[in-house]
Amino acid sequence: MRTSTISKTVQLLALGIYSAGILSSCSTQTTQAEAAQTTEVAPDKMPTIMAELTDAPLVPAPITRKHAAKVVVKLEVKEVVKKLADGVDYTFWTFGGSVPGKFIRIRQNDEVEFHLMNHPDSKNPHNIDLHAVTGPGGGAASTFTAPGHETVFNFKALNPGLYVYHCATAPVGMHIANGMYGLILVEPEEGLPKVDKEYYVMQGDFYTKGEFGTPGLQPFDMEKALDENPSYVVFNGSVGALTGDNALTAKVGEKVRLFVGNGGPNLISSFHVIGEIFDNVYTEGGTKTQNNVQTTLVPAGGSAITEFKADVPGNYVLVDHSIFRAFNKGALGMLKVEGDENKRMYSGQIVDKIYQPEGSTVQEMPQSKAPAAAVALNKNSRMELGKTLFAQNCQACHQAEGQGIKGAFPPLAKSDYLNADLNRAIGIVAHGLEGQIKVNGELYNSTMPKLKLSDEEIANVLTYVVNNWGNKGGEVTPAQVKKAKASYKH
Ligand code: HEC
Ligand SMILES: [Cu+2]
Repeated sequence: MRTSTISKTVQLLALGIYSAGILSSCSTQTTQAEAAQTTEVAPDKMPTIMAELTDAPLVPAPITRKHAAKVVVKLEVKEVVKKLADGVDYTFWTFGGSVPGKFIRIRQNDEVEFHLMNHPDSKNPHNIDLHAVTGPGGGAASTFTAPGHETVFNFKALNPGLYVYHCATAPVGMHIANGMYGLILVEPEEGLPKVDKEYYVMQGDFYTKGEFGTPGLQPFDMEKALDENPSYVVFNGSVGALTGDNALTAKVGEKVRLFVGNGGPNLISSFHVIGEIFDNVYTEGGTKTQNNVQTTLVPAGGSAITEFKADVPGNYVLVDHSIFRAFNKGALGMLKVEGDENKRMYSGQIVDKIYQPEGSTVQEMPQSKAPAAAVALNKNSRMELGKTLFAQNCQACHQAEGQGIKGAFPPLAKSDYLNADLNRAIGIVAHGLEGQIKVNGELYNSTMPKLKLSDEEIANVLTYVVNNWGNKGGEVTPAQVKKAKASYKH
């Protein structure tokens, strides 16, 4: 219900804007038109070129011609069922058969003859708004195309830059949410500086009935879209489109340029490559560069061009640094850089040793230094020795009175978990513990390191623990430790 009212309003608004645009365009375009005149070539003198279109992550070759041309672009809209994630399918509406749409590359002052074809199997009409177009609706006003139809319009590429294009048919949000967006690059007349690798990466948010990972064909969820609460945030149309065998590649020493777009429909992207610094960013896809950038903001319906030299071999992870989107909703890609290491630029790990400030978790504890551990003769001497062992090995985390630290280290004092199963406690001290446990009603999900204590030492420290702070008492012997260790599974 909400949808249809909103879309009607949008259509009316759009029409209003379109006519206003026609009226005002004459007066506002003078400077651009004047500038363009210097390079104006009679239409019949201009060479005609068929645009090469590519699917992400590939980009058409840089433009080398030194003059404007008439460029024919033929873009076909198709509604297709494709993979959104492993085991998850979605009905994408596409410019050219995949998400994002085909990459279009033209030159400033080119005159474009734009054909939009809508495949006969489509269920919906579509159109196209190219942000590179100066004119009503960016072309949307001239390209409303029913299934099985083709529309054509011409435009002149007045402004260089990297532009988003998208469908603008009502309900606009739904057409974009289904994948109807792509990038068009208008190269400046002098071209872009030469690089070794160019790639096309475009982010989008998807709204499915099922939560992230729910298998099967997932329908679009309008409520989630209105709430701007996507189930998926992905690069290039699906989870994993840029990882594993699909990862981008470069060699050490190569200059890499990423044409980054964001189709939205809702989220803005904090685009970042883990372990790289962008030498240059053409902010917002314009023609000015910013240098030495860690994370660049890519608006919904906007873009950025990022450039960097691949100096150090390894795997570089592309993320939206709104980081739950990366690790929990799919906005993660990879660039594999191969080549020789440069240890001065990046050494790799050269030290890994134990560091234990108070209260921190460490991976492994050294053997206690005592040359030959004292052997307890009876329960009392076991407790005596255990007290020292506790101070040396446990107290930093579990605290002097075994009270623990809420949320980090569970209590050993009056611990229902400890008292319920002594053999399990032996196993924990012998092997360490990872994962969620509940102690006295509190959840802990942390790591206890493996401690490298002898059976005798484990017996002594636990005898000390179980006879203090309200625990149930008793004696733990080395023989019991040996047996419990052998049968402990975790
Ligand atoms: C570096 C910190 C650290 C040290 C040192 C440490 N523990 Fe733990 N211990 C933990 C953490 C964290 C857990 C909970 C692990 C989890 O969440 O899975 C835990 C859990 C336990 C448990 C089970 C939960 C409970 O509260 O009953 C026992 C028993 C235990 N430790 C005994 C010991 C003993 C005995 C020593 C010394 C010999 C020791 N720990 C040393 C961090 C530590
Ligand atoms: Cu559409």
